[in-house]
Amino acid sequence: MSEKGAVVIDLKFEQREMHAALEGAFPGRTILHAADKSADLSQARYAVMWKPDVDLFQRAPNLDVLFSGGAGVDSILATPGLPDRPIVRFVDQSLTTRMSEWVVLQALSHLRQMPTYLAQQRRSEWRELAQPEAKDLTVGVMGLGKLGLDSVAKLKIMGFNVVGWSRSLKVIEGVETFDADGLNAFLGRTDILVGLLPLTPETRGLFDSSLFAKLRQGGALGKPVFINAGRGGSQVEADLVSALETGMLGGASLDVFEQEPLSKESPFWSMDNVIVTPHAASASDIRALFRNAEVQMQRFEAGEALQHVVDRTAGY
Ligand code: NDP
Ligand code: OXD
Repeated sequence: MSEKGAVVIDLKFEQREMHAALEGAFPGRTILHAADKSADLSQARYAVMWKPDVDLFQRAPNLDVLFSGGAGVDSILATPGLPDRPIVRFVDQSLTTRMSEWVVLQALSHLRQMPTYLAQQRRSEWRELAQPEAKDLTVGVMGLGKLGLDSVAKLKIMGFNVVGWSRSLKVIEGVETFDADGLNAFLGRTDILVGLLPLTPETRGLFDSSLFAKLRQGGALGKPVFINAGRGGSQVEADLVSALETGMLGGASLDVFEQEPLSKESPFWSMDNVIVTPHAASASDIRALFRNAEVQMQRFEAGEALQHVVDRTAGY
């Protein structure tokens, strides 16, 4: 066994890409694979995981630190036998930047009525629609963490009015912010709602009919729009379909779903006012993930504090 702690990898990512990224990663460490069902994982001190196997912690009972393959940790927290060890989540500038690109793309797509123009194109229909400017709309961002704060900044650059909501109140120059108790006031100002929340007991099922009903009606786009790249478990999809059908919502961009992959029978696929992406708003760069984990392992082994540790009580 090497002197440096061994690492078990349990990443449900594209396997060829993951194996290529492993070349040269974790120098001096033994690398074990949870996918090898005959492997003895008892020597592993670290686990790097995404949607871990249900028996991972049983097979690897001597872990010191757990590393999430993504920013969200809901699937790790839900894994049976989760040991009482620090969980380090993935925080990465490229992940953050690409999420903001996706958020701005969706906000602009609805502002410039792209779903309607694409539907018209399919019918060879030449019809110009109203063109409000970004400053005529307010985007409300729910979740002002690593991803939410960067999205707020980039939405502002595009000219949108932006308001923000988080559990604890944030101070952001030029942005009206609300804490958990200010939810109704926040929603009442919002034309385009952006979800960048982790999935926790508090956020599960948060995006339901009663929440959609509180969004501002009659803004520059006529009806509010819902954009979600946080977690699908935060949205009540039956309510969302009904809100889109009745016109309570004018459109949606969805990257995450209650069940993934999204079922072929889902009505979202064929709704003209809905943009679907396959949980692809911002995928982890696997090489960066391994680099990041190695840095944290070295910190841990040098007796330094780990960074980006999950607050188990809060659930993110
Ligand atoms: P952070 O932990 O940095 O931020 C989370 C934010 O959500 C914080 O502002 C937090 O408030 C707020 N929050 C959490 N719970 C509540 C609540 N009950 N009420 C109000 N606000 C709440 O996370 P990230 O920004 O890094 O990531 C956010 C999520 O994005 C991830 O958990 C993951 O689910 C999702 N994600 C999706 C990806 C995709 O490709 N679709 C890619 C990467 C991440 P406070 O500031 O007060 O703590
Ligand atoms: C993440 C994700 O949480 O990709 O990083 O969903």
